[in-house]
Amino acid sequence: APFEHIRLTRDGAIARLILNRPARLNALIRPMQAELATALDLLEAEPPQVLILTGEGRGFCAGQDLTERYPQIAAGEAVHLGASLTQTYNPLIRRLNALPCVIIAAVNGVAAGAGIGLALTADIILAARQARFLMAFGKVGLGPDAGVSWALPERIGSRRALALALTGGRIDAQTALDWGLVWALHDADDLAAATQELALALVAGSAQAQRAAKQLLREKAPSLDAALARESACQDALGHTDFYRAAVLAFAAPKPAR
Ligand code: T3D
Repeated sequence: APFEHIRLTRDGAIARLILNRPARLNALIRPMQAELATALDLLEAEPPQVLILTGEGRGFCAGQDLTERYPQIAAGEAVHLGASLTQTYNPLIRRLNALPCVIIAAVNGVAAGAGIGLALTADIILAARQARFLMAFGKVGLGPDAGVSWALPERIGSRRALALALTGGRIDAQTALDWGLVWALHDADDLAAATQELALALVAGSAQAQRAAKQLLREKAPSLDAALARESACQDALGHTDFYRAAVLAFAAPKPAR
């Protein structure tokens, strides 16, 4: 598709969504949000098995482009951030979360504000060693948005998430790894190859099983009994898949006598 601020590419079962405003560290502007909505139309219509989310240049995503808010504020006009969120950010985060595919974020550089929210839509986050996660919201007098208030405590614990939100703090890639936000770190030059390798390993697996794992693990059941019931229902469906049947046949068939 002819996008200007993003790129969407496809290679078999792997799709790549690349934020492409490198001079602004991929900060989000309205036309870019519109392109992301179109990209999601395409991804929803034909879901890949794996979606890679990454940024062009030295940043991943610096969050909302603040220069887009400048004219209104400089003119003394009111800005309606609630409307901005309900019209753009909230659907974006909701739709990424609802995609029936595995999402890998390859955080190639700084992720700030809503950029952290985007990274948190991923099931697995890989990061370059020089990546940083900056809770920029606080610095500009805002609270966390783009799903960060929901997803960050879930990943790193509520105390750490709150302290980061209160201080507008930043964590480096190593801390993000230590705190479980990131799955693995790579040298910047190796990140794309490592991401591709992970994506290829995933597409060799069962898409249905991955969807089930995602459903079971991302939305925590309210009780053990509820979890057991959901597991049984998932497993019941997966037991009928070609993937499972072929794997059992391959693994457990009696070996020919020598
Ligand atoms: O508005 C709504 O709808 C509500 C939603 C809000 C959600 C949010 O995301 S709020 C948070 C917004 N983001 C920020 O406040 C981050 C601002 N940026 C920074 O603090 C720094 O740029 C970074 C720490 C991210 C990176 O620092 P550094 O030193 O590596 O790079 P830099 O030189 O600051 O940035 C490079 C260029 O990108 C620079 O432009 P220039 O000087 O080369 O012309 C910089 O101004 C620009 N840039 C970076 N972030 C933004 C941005 N331009 C506009 N908006 C940005 N968010």
